[in-house]
Amino acid sequence: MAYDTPKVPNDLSAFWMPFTANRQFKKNPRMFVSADGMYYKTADGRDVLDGTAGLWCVNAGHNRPLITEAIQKQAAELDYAPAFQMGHPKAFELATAIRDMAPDPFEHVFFTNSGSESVETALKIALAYHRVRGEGTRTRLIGRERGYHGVNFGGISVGGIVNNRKFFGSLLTGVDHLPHTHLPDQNAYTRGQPEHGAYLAEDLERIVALHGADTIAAVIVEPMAGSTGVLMPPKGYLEKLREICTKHGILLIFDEVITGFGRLGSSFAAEHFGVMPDLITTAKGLTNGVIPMGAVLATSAIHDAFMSGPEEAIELFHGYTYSGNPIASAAGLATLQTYREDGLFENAAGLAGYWEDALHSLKGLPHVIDIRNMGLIGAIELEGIEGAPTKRAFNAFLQAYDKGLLIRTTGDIIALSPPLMINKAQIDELFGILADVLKNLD
Ligand code: PXG
Repeated sequence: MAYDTPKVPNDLSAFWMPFTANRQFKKNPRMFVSADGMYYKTADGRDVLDGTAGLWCVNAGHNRPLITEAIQKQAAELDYAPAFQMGHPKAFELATAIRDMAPDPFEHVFFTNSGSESVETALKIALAYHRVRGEGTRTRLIGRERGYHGVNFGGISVGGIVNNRKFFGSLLTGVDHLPHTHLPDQNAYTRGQPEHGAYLAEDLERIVALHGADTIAAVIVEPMAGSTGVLMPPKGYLEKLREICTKHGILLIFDEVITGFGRLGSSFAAEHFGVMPDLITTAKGLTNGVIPMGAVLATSAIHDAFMSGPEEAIELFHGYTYSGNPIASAAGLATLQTYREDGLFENAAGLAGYWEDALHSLKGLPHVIDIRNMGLIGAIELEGIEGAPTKRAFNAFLQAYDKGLLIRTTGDIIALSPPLMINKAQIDELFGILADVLKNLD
């Protein structure tokens, strides 16, 4: 792999890093300078196995030639075209390719630039949908405890992570939350979907009874909650949510920013679980993380509700300067082509069992109190150090990095989500390093 002699910049002070312990990082920086396939290269020349697909986004693996070439070619051909009242071919082609990959009801695609923007877009479409149909009293949004829906105001309002909310004022009004579905006492060490907890969806009936169905616009959940520690939907839970939403005319939004594009071995979690929401939010794997892009998938029923009134009138007052950006669109097309040609979703589905066995072999190692998995996702929950929550898992992260493995931690949970191109030998390597880390952890 060719790369220039890496250097750590002398001055790290200007860059205010996102979701990072800035002072700690800058004292002892961890820098990646290149990447290829399943591995990063660090500034000090070490290979680090990517156990997290970057931040759950590099589903096709790093440095994929089709994607690189598509971006280079597009930049030279058409760098930018106005997104409003003008078009360019690749945005339409990509929307069609996403529609073809998505489950049947999803016929329309609205482009954004991130998962956070996809969430805001979906929430706004839900509100406007009710209004254009004459049900403008439906303004409430329902999220879930431990939900992560990005960092913009709508997303943190429906989200359920206290630190992402408490610093930022009163947030959106008219928001309520379902209970989270993490029941470790009953479900610890479950492989796949846990047995217990479907009844938690019935809390939506309580919220409906409290506010009145005609005040509620939408429910948003991650079909599998990623950021707060890989929480699987209990068996029957998503079905129940769907049933209650349908009964009361409430839209169901699946936030598939993590689960979209093959992570569970299917194109989307909706397909994997056989439960169809009304809107799906995506980002990350859409462009392999290479160029920022997100998309909201809408059913015809939602889209068509807007397509009335005079033809020259704008139907939805929403969009971004970079919606369907040409280079992002080219990256998206090449990414989807790479998934298809390399059979990466099939690889993920085929390896899910091997992955599950390797992951669960860590049971019994020091501090491990739960292990959960689905598709090419895994989580290992550790017992926290008394009085120092998050420290034990973060130490594991630092030690894994030193030993050549990138993992993610949230609270005292280790989350794993490798690129879908991983093979058995690399799965063995990943869990070999992790076992070594866990055996030596304070
Ligand atoms: N929804 C979900 C379900 C997500 O997981 C977002 C929205 C926001 O996406 P953007 O592109 O605006 O960041 C996300 C993002 C982690 C981790 O380690 C997870 C995310 C981002 C960074 C780290 O769990 N998810």
